[in-house]
Amino acid sequence: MKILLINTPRSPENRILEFAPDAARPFIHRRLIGPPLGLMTVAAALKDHEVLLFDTKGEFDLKPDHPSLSSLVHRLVSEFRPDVAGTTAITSELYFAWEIFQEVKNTDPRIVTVLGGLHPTLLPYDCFHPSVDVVCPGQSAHIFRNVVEALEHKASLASVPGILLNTGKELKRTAGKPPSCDAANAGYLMPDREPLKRWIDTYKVGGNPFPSTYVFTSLGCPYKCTFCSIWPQFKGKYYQRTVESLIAELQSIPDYPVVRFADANSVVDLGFMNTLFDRILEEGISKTFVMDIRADVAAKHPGIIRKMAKGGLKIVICGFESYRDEELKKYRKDSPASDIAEAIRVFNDNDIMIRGNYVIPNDYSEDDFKALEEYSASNPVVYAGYTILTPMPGTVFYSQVKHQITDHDYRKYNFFNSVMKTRLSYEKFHERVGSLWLIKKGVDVI
Ligand code: B12
Ligand code: SF4
Repeated sequence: MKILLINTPRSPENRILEFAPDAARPFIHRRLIGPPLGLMTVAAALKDHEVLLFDTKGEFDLKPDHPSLSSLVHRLVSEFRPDVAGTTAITSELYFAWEIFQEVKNTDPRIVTVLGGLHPTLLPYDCFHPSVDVVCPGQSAHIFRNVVEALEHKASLASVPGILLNTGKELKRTAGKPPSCDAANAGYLMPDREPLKRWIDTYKVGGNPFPSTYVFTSLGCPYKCTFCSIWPQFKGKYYQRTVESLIAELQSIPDYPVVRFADANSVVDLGFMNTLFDRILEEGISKTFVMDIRADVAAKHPGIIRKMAKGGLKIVICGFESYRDEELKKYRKDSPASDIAEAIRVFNDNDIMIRGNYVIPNDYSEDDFKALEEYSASNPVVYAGYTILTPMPGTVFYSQVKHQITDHDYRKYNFFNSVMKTRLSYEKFHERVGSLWLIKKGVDVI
């Protein structure tokens, strides 16, 4: 079978950038750069078939004067003539997934369209659209293979458990339970990075001249922050890969000197990270590592940070969220503000560049902005990022504030736009968030 996988483009909606003072604009991060790990994993499940994986994010970075999404899709479909087309969607990219499939159907209505990814996992029924034939929630690369095989053998898709089918009126779940599959262990698929060579030069972060790739060491998160989509995606469970499968993967990617761990939190099991970095040093694996690490972990366990720094850890992204304990409690962050200063000290002692990220609630007043500005400016962090506390559909925070949401345009659910009424005027609020970026003049490090 011929399968066309298309990565959705990023949403251009960014009110922080639009209303920010001119001086702040160059520092506001506009895009995250990196290959689509989910689709690379799906491609790895389809080794027995002919797969074309196309990264529109990479393409649009490579060619700023790119053709429209629909003409690009039309060309790909006309040239490759796939039997099946698949794409992936986080919330802000759902409409682009629909646009891709609409063009696929316009070009050849016989092609079966299959949607997967985070948003379909959290809210599968939300993905109903005339152009979507099949929705595959969860870590569903193996299930996608079952779909392709059913199509190949002309079996009914209703015989594939674990998917939703478009009846023309609604999405309906197929009967039966999908076989259980631990995508971090027995079901782990080494992502197929080969099809993405064309865009390798676009996968560069933080001014580093070498390409980076994503590798996950774990899936899910044991914490339960109210605004976060990651733990609901895995129903609160946490799955750790094995040390040796990671060593094998790191040794297999010589083209990528920079490795960004795509974990929610890279250091949860201290023993695991300790052994992993022993093995990295033992094998002489030389990479620059970028990771997400919680402030409380660094504050409480400086020894593991020291060890990882020796093994190549150079950049850490740390969700500070807020410097006020009452806000951190409300978010269920499970880490007091005092951990932030201690974590910064530990990272600085080990020459690790930190990016501390704050989330800004819609009810911030001018005094709140001033207080945050003072705090942030007094912190010796190399970079800081400031995004908007957004009620992502499927999160606890969404259910807490859903009646206050004023903007339901999913393209704006990328942390750069307020979708609720703000205490300051709409424009002033975004301008103030934008001006925060002047404090620590950051670049894209993630
Ligand atoms: C890697 C990553 C990226 C990469 C690649 C994503 C891509 N498609 O291009 C890049 C760097 C481009 C990216 C960008 C962004 N990201 Co991002 N990203 C991640 C990250 C760190 C890991 C995701 C991952 O790879 N997981 C592992 C893979 C294996 O799992 P998966 O993607 O879910 O894929 C599996 C299944 O979902 C399924 N599947 C996926 N796709 C498909 C397709 C088909 C057809 C099928 C059958 C199955 C299937 O099978 C896969 C394999 O098992 C997560 C955080 C996290 N730790 O989870 C955030 C995350 C997904 N990102 C997020 C966001 C918001 C963004 C940005 C909007 C951030 C921003 N403000 O800039 C941008 C979007 C674009 C932009 N502005 O540049 C949010 C999404 C929240 C939400 N509810 O929408 C997350 C959860 C982070 C967070 N803190 O909340 N991101
Ligand atoms: S915000 Fe971070 S620590 Fe909190 S649940 Fe999400 S991934 Fe886990």
